[in-house]
Formats: sequence, C-alpha cells, structure tokens
Amino acid sequence: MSRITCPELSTKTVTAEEAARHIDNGQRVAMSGFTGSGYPKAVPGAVAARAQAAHDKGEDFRIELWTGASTAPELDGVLAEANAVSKRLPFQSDPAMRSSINAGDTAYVDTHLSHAAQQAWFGFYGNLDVAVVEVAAILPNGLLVPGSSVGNSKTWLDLADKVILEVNDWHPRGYEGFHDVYYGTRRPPERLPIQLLEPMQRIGDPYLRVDPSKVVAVVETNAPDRNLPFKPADEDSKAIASHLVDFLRHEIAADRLPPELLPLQSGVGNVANAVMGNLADSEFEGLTAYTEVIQDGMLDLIDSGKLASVSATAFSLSAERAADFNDRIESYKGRILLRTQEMSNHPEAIRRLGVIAINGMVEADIYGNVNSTHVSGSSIINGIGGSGDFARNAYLNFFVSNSQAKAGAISAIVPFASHIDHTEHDTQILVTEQGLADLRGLPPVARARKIIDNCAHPDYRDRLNDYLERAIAANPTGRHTPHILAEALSWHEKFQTTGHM
Ligand code: 0RQ
Repeated sequence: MSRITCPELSTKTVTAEEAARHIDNGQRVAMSGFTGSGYPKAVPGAVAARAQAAHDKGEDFRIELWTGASTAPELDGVLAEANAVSKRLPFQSDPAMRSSINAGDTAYVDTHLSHAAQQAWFGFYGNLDVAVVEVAAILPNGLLVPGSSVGNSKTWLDLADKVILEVNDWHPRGYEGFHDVYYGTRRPPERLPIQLLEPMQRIGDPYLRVDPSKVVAVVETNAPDRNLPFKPADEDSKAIASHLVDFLRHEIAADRLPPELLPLQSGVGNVANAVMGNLADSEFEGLTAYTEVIQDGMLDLIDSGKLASVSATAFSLSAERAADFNDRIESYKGRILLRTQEMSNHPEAIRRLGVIAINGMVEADIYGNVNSTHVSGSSIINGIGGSGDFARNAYLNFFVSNSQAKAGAISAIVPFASHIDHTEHDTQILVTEQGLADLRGLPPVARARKIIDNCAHPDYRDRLNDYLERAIAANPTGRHTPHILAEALSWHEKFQTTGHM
C-alpha cells in the first residue's frame, strides 16, 4: 500500500531529478537527517548532478546546506564531491565534507545542536528557501510520520518557502507513535517554561505538520540509512567503561546518585557504545536515558531489561541492528521516543532531569579544558555536536578518550589544548584507559596533578609533571593557572614537525 495517502500531496509525486529543479544556485537549503538516519536519499544526489552539470559549463552552482546533524555519503558526500556547498551547518562527519571544509572550500558554522533551530527562527541565518525532508509516511490529512530521526525537520518545514518530501518505505510503517514533536516554542520575550518533567513525557504531537501549499514535490524512495558498523569494544574501551561504571557505583554509595542512576546521555563513537555495553553487564536496573542518539549499545541495554526507556532525537545503528529493529519495531513501542533536537538537547530539560552526560574527546589539557573537534588546532574532525548542550547542563559530565592516539605518537593529555570546546569550568570527570580524574570542586593546579597522575599515559606522565612544576616555578605571581606560554603548544608543534609529540 502506498505510503502517500493524502490526495493533495500524492498528485505532487515526481522523480528526484524533477524535484531537484526546485533548488537553485545560491539558495539556502535545509535537509532532514541526524547521525546518518532520516536524511533524504535521492534528491541530494540529483542536486549534486545539477551542480556538476553547471560547473562543467563554467557556471556557478553552490547552496548553503543546513541539516539536523551528520548525514551520509548520499547527502554530504555527493554534494561535497560536486563542490556544491558554499556553507554548512550545524554538524557533519562525512570524509568528503570534512576535506572540503579543511581545504577552505566550504565554510562551516560548527554549532551547538540545540541552538540551530532557534537561531534559524530568530532569523540569524537568513531566509530558508527550500526544505528537503524524509518521512516514513504521509497520512490522509497531510500529517507526516517521521522515520528514524526528527532532528530539525519541524523547523525546516515551518521556515522554508518551498518543501520537498521524500517518502522512504524502508522505514517501517510502525514508526507512527514513536515521535514527540513540540510545537509550543515561541520567541523571547514570549517564551514559556518547557513542561518536561520526566524523560518519556510527551509534550508535543506524534506527527510533523506541513502547509500542503508549500510542498512542490514528493519523491518516493526505498533506501536504508547509513548504518555504519561499530568496532567491537577493545581492551582500552572496556577499561574506560569499567572506570566509569565503578565511579557510578561509588557515587551511589556516597548517596550522590540513586541506585537506578539519573537519565543517561551517551555521545557518538565507539567508546560511548562500549560504555553502554559495559552497563548491560552490570548490576544496574531501571535505567533511563535522555540523550541525542540511540546506538546499538543502547538497544542492547533495552533488550537486557536494564534500560527502561530512551528519549532521543535519532538512531545511529549498524546495518545488522537497524534490520533487527525494523523487524521488531512493535516491541520497542512506548520505550523509545524521538523528539526534535532542540528538545532532546534542551538545556532546561537536561538541567532539570539531572542528566549523566558521557562524551568523547580528542584531547584535554592539564587543567581540564577539552577539545572535541580539532586536530592540532586547525583541522576539524566532526564538530561540537551535542556535547556542549549536555556537558554544560548535566548533573555529572564525563569526557572519555584513550590516553594516546595514532599508536602513541599523540598524547591525549597535553599542556594546553590546541582548541577548546569545553572549558575547565564545564568539565567534571575525565576518563582514559589509565584511570579517572574527578575534578569536581578542585582548583586548577590540583586538577592538573589529578589529570596527569590518573589519566595521562605513563610514556607522557613525567614530561607533563615536569611542565607543570616548571610552570609553577616560572610564575611567582601567576600561580593560579600557571603556564609557560612559549612552550604551551610545543607538543603539537613537535608532532607537526616530527610526527611524534
Ligand atoms: O582517527 O580513525 O583516523 O584513527 O580521532 O577517535 O578514538 O576512535 O574516538 O570514535 O570516540 O571519537 C571526539 C572524534 C572521538 C567524537 C571524537 C583521532 C583518532 C581517530 C576518532 P582515525 P576514536 P571516537 C553527541 C556528542 C564531538 C561531537 C560529540 C566526536 C578519530 O567523540 O566527534 O561529542 N565528538 N557529540 O585517531 C589527533 C588526538 C586524537 C586524534 C583521537 N588527540 N589528536 N587525532 N584522534 N584523538 C552526538 C552528536 O553530537 C551527533
């Protein structure tokens, strides 16, 4: 049976190539999609082909591209390869898009994921020309059933002058009832409190709304999400997970956490996935999650009976786990809720619920400033994503990483971070395979001693201690956060010139 049961919208069904003709050079185009799920699969490729054809004739064709978060080769990849994106926001993780940004060809506005929608409504980014949004079905009354992500789709549908819908029947029809789209947001000074008092509370509608008169094209697809595999947890990620879980036990014993913990948030990446795997083998029961992304590890936790429910904005599953979820979607109903990303990552909700935030990092400096985004200060990896939304407002925040990268050539603990996404004022607990540094309530030099002793790799520990002691000695009137300025970034410089810190 067709997934497009609205008579008005079904007459607008066209091919992806026809739909792409509604997108012109220089326009601002917003697409659905979050961590490789729920992004349009067909129209972006057709836009890339238009751009390529224009470039072949010596004509300009580049768009501004806004999304929920990262997408996939069929969206970011094809558009970057066609050099079709002049500006990108709020997040990406695609190899071709990353190269285009680092080459200076695409301007990247790396944005907190809870900020993108509201900054668009405030008009900070300019007028939105076209929205391209993937859904699982269009109902007879024109309401839209989202698929594996909600992200910023609500905002893009509201703001765009023209809308293109992709209806992908790879998403199970059973997605109806899995979403909560909040329509109560106003602009300051008329804003109201968000009455979200529990992770699974519904505060919105199960459907996305669209003004049918704005819909210029509907495209039918049948294509899977990105669904990248996860690395099996190695010894280091198991050690990180085990330090973290021991610490949670310690906090329960000290009466700072209830036995069922507080709602969990887990970032993207292999380490975060391994932490969820470790929790599945632990004694914890009745856990909840108020997070951004549901990776394989979280579904395992639900299946094990340890995790009662998850509120998020998107899935990010391996192909195997996505196929299994699609087959058994009914068994997850009522235990998973997908919200708009401005709600999944809302500072007010995160602060009220008391979220336990766990996010990956690239490096931390001895005082606890954290770099989540850049290599050697200049090249972007992915972006800040939701890590700032959660870490800044969490009850407890953890930043996790191996103590070394690139087979020991790089120390993840450095004298001075080469880029700072989370400042020492925001970071609470750092974890590497070496151990855990609980920085709560500590002043800078005490933080430094703890980070070096507990988290740095032994191969780098003596040099970090030596730097700290010399910095203290060299600053008789600057002993609050002592540095030797000429040396603070010398480890990164040495890596650039010799290939080793
Ligand atoms: O590169 O694969 O080429 O070797 O960075 O590192 O160790 O596999 O770690 O997958 O957990 O990702 C911070 C990138 C960690 C991620 C980051 C290199 C390393 C490897 C990946 P290779 P690992 P993870 C909510 C939260 C920001 C967004 C966020 C991230 C690659 O967690 O993007 O938190 N976070 N969102 O070799 C140079 C160093 C390095 C280094 C690691 N010190 N110097 N390279 N690498 N440390 C979700 C969303 O917001 C959507």
